[in-house]
Amino acid sequence: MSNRLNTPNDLRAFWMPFTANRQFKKEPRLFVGAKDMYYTTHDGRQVLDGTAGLWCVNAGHCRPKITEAIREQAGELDYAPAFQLGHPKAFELANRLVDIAPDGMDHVLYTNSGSESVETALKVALAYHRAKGDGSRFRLIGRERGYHGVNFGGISVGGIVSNRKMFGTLLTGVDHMPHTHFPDRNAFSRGEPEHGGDIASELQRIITLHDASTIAAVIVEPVAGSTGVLIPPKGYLQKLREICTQHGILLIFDEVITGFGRLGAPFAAQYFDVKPDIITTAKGLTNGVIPMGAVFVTSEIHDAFMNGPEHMIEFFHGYTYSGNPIACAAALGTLDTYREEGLLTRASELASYWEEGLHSLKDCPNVIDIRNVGLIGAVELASIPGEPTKRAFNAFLKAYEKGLLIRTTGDIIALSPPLIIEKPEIDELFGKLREVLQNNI
Ligand code: PXG
Repeated sequence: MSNRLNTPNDLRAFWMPFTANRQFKKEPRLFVGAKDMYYTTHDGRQVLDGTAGLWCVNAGHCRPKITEAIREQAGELDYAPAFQLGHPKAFELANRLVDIAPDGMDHVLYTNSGSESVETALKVALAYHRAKGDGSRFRLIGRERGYHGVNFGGISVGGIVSNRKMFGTLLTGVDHMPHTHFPDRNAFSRGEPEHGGDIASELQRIITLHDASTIAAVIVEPVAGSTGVLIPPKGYLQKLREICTQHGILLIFDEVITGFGRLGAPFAAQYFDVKPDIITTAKGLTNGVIPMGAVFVTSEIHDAFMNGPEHMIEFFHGYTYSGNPIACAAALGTLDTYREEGLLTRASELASYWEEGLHSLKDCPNVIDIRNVGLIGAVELASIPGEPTKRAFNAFLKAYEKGLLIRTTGDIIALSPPLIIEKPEIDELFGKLREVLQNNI
């Protein structure tokens, strides 16, 4: 392996995202290769990917169809202007996406990340009401502990305090529903928790306060990921849907994590059998390989914009890289891989084995909750008194040393392996995690 890969000569210039930069640069952790379920570290070790990168590498690493699609496209058409011009794969991909989306989600807008998908969805929602002559609907409702990326719209509707508090007044006209985490009643639930679904009626209280005629949209993650895996209590999402429908409010599902098979159906909307009006995606769309996102909208929303003179732009929004040819090729290669290997439903076959392995960690020291759905798992640890986040971060470092990649947020360990994982790898994952947790972290 080349020396250039093994020894980066200086780590100072790169200000790393969501990283403890000083800790990292004292003790760097670099990946230099990856194949299927494993990363290779700069010191030549294999690390089992328990998190699909950052919830995105759903088909596993360096999959030939995807690599080949990118290579070919780069030599054939590298870039095509995105505005007033097109290229065939952008249309082909949109059709393929609509095919696997919930019925009626018939149109797709492209973005380059989950954060941009969220901004796009919020703007579509506001503009939709205005296009219908209902422009007094300007409010957006999010939820405590929600994560919708890091741009201004997303952190405004989001509810993760550390991601918001540094950045001023954010968007105005935003309100938040309460989160759905009730550890005293729901600890160690398997799948959707029994208790707390009625908290959805808080949306009704917010609507009464502001009046429905001022509210454009409600945005939630069907399963909240980044905040530490909060699975919706039974009946909760259905109730949100009912209330939104009753008041003419759009419901946006942020499926950046749950999209593309994570729960055992292509989208969480199908898994929970609740139909939103808009779905945001990214990550698994290209297997994480090329930055790309997609926003799905119903025909009703799309059609509301399609009036006025035909030479006029209908929606003043888009990105230089919306539907970039190489990103589209990567997404098509990814969808082919998902289809050939049945990956968009594979999580449903593995979910019970995964659940058993995960919940077997219940007897480990400091474990105060375990929760799961599809191929997602979370282990919540008691914080070290006075040092929140440290116990889980220690677990992350120990796991990395032992050859296992986990993800932590607060004192919660989140797990979301590539959907190609096999039972022996599930055993390896939980075996290694048990060793970590038993070792007095
Ligand atoms: N919405 C949701 C629901 C997400 O989970 C975003 C939007 C933003 O996506 P981009 O592509 O702009 O990062 C996300 C991203 C974690 C973790 O470990 C989660 C995300 C990103 C990085 C880490 O929980 N989610």
